[in-house]
Order: sequence, then C-alpha cells, then structure tokens
Amino acid sequence: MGQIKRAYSAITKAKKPVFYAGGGVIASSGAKELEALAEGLGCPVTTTLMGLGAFPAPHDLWLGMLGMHGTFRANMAVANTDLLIAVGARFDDRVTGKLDEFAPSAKIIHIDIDPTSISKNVKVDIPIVGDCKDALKKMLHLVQENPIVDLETIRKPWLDRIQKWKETYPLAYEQKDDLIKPQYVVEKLYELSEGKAIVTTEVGQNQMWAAQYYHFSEPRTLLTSGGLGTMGYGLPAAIGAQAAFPDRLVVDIAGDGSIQMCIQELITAVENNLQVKVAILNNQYLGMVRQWQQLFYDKNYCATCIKAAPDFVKLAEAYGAVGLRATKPQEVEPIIREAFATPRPVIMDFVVNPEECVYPMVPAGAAMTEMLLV
Ligand SMILES: Cc1cc2nc3c(=O)[nH]c(=O)nc-3n(C[C@H](O)[C@H](O)[C@H](O)COP(=O)(O)OP(=O)(O)OC[C@H]3O[C@@H](n4cnc5c(N)ncnc54)[C@H](O)[C@@H]3O)c2cc1C
Ligand SMILES: Cc1ncc(C[n+]2csc(CCOP(=O)(O)OP(=O)(O)O)c2C)c(N)n1
Ligand SMILES: [Mg+2]
Repeated sequence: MGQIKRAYSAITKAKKPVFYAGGGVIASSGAKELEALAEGLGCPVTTTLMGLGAFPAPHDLWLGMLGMHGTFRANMAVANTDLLIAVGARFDDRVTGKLDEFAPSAKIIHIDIDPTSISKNVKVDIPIVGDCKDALKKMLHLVQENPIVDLETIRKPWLDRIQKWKETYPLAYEQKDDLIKPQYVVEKLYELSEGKAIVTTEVGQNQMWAAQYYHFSEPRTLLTSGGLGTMGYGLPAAIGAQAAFPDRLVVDIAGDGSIQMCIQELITAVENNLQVKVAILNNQYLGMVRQWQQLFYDKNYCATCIKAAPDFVKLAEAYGAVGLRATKPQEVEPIIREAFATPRPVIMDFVVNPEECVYPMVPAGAAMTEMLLV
C-alpha cells in the first residue's frame, strides 16, 4: 500500500497526467476500475494495441492507441505529460520509439505483475508490483477517501490542449473516386455490427486499420497477434472465438497475404458450421512491408507484390463457404449486410486501393513526436 500511496500523492500533484494501459488490464479484468479511476482523476487514457477494449473508445477521456501507428493526440500527450501512469503495459519498442525521447519530462508510475518488466526499457520512478485490478481498486479507494479538489478547473488546460491536438490531426482518410479505401471498410464493419463484434485480425496494415477504425469498447473483443505478429493468426482465432461464443458476431479483419497462411482452417469452420465472417482487405500486396519499401526505400518493391493470388470468392466456395466481393465503394455496405445475415462462414473480398498507407506512422527508431501524418 506504501507504493500506491506514493503514486497517489504524485498523481494529486501532476498537472498533465496520462494513463498508458496495456494487455495486463484486460488479463486482470480491471477495465471497470481503470475507467472509474480515470474519471475520478480526470486523467486521459491511451492504450497499446493489446490494451484496446480496456477503455471505452467513445469516452471523452479516450486518446486512441499510442505508438508507431497511434493517434497524433495520444503520442503528443505522452510526449508532453508530466506523469505517465503505465498499467499492465510493457514499454514495447512500437510504443516508445527512440527511448531517450520517450515521455522525456515525465515521472513514471508502473503497475505490473512481472517484476522483470519494471525499468526493463524505461526507468520507472514509482514501481508497483502486483495485479492491475487489485492496484487500481486500492488507488480508487484513495481517490474516494481523498478526492482532488476542484478537479475540473485543474484539468481544464491539459484537456483543452489535447482537444486541440485531436482537432488539428484527427484520424482521417477520404473515400472518394472509385477505389475502396480499407479504412472505409473497417468503419462500415464497425457501424453495421454496432461495435458489438468480436474482432480478430491478421497481421500488417489490416491489423492497424482494425485498431484505428473499429472503436473497441469492451475488453476481450479484439484478438490480435501483437508481440510476435504472426500472419495467419486471425482465422483460427476467429474460429475459436466463434466456438466459445456461438451467438456472437465474429469478424476476422484480414490481409490477402496473411489469410493464406491458415486458409485450410475454413474446413473447420464449414464442418462445424462456425459462422465466422472474414473481411479481406485485398490490396494485392504484403502491404505493411510494401509500405516501408514505399516510404523508406523509394518504392523499390521487392517480394511484396501478390500478383498470383487466388480468387477468394471461388476459394470460399471450393471449401463450401460463401464468397462475396466488392470492387466499388457503394458495394461495401450491401456485402457486409449480406455476410452478417448469412448463417454460414463467409469470405468478403474487398478489393481496396493497392497503395494505401497506414498513418500516422513513426519511422522505426524515431521519436514518437516525429509522426508522418499523410
Ligand atoms: C504491424 C504491427 C504494428 C504494431 N504497432 C503498434 C502500435 O502502433 N502501437 C502499439 O501499442 N502496439 C503496436 N504493435 C504491438 C506491439 O508490438 C506490442 O505487442 C504491444 O505494444 C504490447 O502491448 P502491451 O504493452 O499492452 O503488452 P502485452 O504484451 O499485452 O503485455 C502485458 C503486460 O502486462 C503485464 N501483466 C499481465 N497480466 C497482468 C496482471 N494481471 N496485472 C498486472 N500486469 C499484468 C505483463 O507482465 C506485461 O508487462 C504492433 C504490432 C504489429 C505486428
Ligand atoms: C508468419 C509471418 N511472416 C512474415 C511476417 C512479416 N510481415 C508482417 S506484415 C506482412 C504483410 C502482410 O500482408 P497482408 O496479410 O496482405 O496484410 P496487409 O499489410 O497488406 O494488410 C508481413 C510479410 C509476419 N509478420 N508473419
Ligand atoms: Mg495485403
């Protein structure tokens, strides 16, 4: 309890605090405590990829994901904070970027169950070794016993500054002309599922657009391979989720490369009538690798172009599943509606803009403020 009191004392003194929450909050079932504490402290929250769903995306205090493909406001908030409260997050290099310039003026509190995680990559000022939910609950008691006086006035300048960052560089794309934007597909999946699907992803750009544009609000609704980033994860994960929750809508947001890693698992889905919906963002590339070649190697595309891809509609049918295709923006919504209404496994093949990139992007090894925005 001593460390938690020290942490709370630091929080009461901070002018620009930020919660940086990760997969540990979900593992500990501590999302409700995090939300209550963020509200009690008027403290904005960002999460890692693995923490998405640990804090409700529609909340006023939500900053979006941080890191290499995080939002402008989340990365700017971390760069400018005077107190970073890390909860069940492990300071991965996709989050910190250049270590010397990560949260340079911040005191750091770190709650983690694994002592070897503490001060592993970034020096921590107030370590709290233990379960997130347990620690957050104890901190919440302190807030309830001794609330911050005049909280709204104290936080206003910080929250106003964050609001300006949000307005200046929101997550954005333009769905014009005849080519489908992959972000538009993910937004439509979000809208038409009313945000209630269990989403799995493959790895690459599809995974990042899922993280940015499917606005997760509940823990355990995003299943994704973060650390190892194993292409081929999404379909088997979707099948497992559907078996566990037969009445839920389960969607695998996939890439045309990754989906081919474990496509044979469609047999399992068809055989057991597990009605997973696979949405392939078909850019005809190993897109995330191509993005790096495009931006940092002068479009010297090498081994990233998928010219000889199978016809995914025919492939689905060959397995006894349903195959649907959209090649124009106006076809996106009807196809998603049809897929969601079909009580069988479905592959939706969305032929999207081939050279679309994921933005923001922090180049590998750069500081988190050095974001490429378009
Ligand atoms: C193409 C690609 C791009 C990516 N880009 C980004 C990006 O832009 N932003 C991003 O955030 N990630 C990104 N990632 C993911 C990144 O590589 C890491 O997987 C992720 O940042 C790690 O999340 P985390 O820190 O929440 O840790 P996790 O791997 O979820 O680890 C959880 C932490 O919580 C602790 N913990 C576990 N259980 C408990 C408990 N009960 N109580 C307390 N502590 C607990 C663990 O010890 C550990 O320290 C990307 C991955 C890929 C493949
Ligand atoms: C098994 C495996 N091999 C290679 C990689 C490296 N890698 C990361 S993303 C990616 C491209 C994925 O292409 P695709 O599934 O089409 O997704 P996109 O980025 O185009 O959305 C590759 C090759 C990996 N993460 N996993
Ligand atoms: Mg692709």
